[in-house]
Amino acid sequence: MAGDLYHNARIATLDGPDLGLIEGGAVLVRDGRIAWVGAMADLPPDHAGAARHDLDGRLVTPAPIDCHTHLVHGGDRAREFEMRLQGASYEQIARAGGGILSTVAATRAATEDELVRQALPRLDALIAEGVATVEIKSGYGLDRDAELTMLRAARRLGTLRPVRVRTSFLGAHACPPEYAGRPDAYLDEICLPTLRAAHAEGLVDAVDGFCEGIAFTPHQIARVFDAARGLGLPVKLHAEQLSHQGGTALAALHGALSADHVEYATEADAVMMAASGTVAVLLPGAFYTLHETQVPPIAAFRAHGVAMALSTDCNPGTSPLTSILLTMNMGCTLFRLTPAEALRGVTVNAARALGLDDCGRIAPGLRADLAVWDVADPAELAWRIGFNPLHRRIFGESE
Ligand code: DI6
Ligand code: FE
Repeated sequence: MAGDLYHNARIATLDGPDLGLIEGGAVLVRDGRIAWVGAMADLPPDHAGAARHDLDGRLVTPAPIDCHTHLVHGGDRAREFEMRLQGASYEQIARAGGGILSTVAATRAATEDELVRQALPRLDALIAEGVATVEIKSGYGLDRDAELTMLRAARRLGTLRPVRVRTSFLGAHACPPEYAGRPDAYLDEICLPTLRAAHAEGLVDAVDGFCEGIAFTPHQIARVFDAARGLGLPVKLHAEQLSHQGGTALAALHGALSADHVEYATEADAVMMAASGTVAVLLPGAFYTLHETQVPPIAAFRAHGVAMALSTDCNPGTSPLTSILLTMNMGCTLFRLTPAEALRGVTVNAARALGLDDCGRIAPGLRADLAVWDVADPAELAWRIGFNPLHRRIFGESE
């Protein structure tokens, strides 16, 4: 009952418009929740009995949240990487049957156990940098059995490691080869029935789609969103990654939790996102991997008050990235976010992108998902490249 008191820390609570820094701070954790946070000098006497842990002046932040991943997938795409280095574009490879569809073949060929085994090292890499919540999408099965297997594997990961997994159904990721040229039939006959089956099995926390020239049109995505609404599920969308298709506006009109990538989004899109509270999830790993040059409209997002999150987009094709810290660095270097925006992007705004209000900040009543860093200044987290200063991670109770 007395709990654990982590003291002698600099605390970035992220609770409020800025970083919410507390010097000489302490956090009291009880039953996996934050019971109290503040300056040690203000500790109420009735909390004095807690077990004390001296953090030697280290920085405490909310544990990072990776809010957009395709962590569960079969196989690798190293060969495609080589082809792209020789000049083939991502879209050329996709249209030639490579790209996403090669991962679909490898994922269909894998059992649930194999998918779990292949995903665990990637999950462990994220956890080693303090990540406590990770979103995992389906979308490499594209038939009923393989989509359900992916989602079961994702759920299982959350039981094998001290991490919270949120799943997104991404049946509308690509049109599978057996439905080539018949995307509407794929939606009617496979994607939407599979969504209902996955939901009935408790495997879906949100519904996602890929709105792009090489994937689905806004009109087709709207049908997926209508089905999600019928099931009471929140929606999000891969939008405006390679071209402007109108997906962001559609997502905002459907009250989406997030619109992700958004390199080609416009100021008008930003206005709509602000009105609907849709978070812009920025994925600099994909931008980097594809040698993209179109930077998301960061100034418009700032001007209109659109919350910006950052995520790895961990996937075998366009973002084979399993470092939330490098993602923060890329957000600053490639997209000119401030280090404070990058930290907000992997904590409070990443929680919003998942529709979670019990994590991503350090405040009484929230989950005690905390990261203790061997740094003095929060900006150091985004500054270094390839260095992990995590001292320890504290994980709140499992669900
Ligand atoms: N956008 C992406 O960047 C990934 N999916 C998506 O919708 C790429 C997926 C892949 O190439 O395997
Ligand atoms: Fe993605």
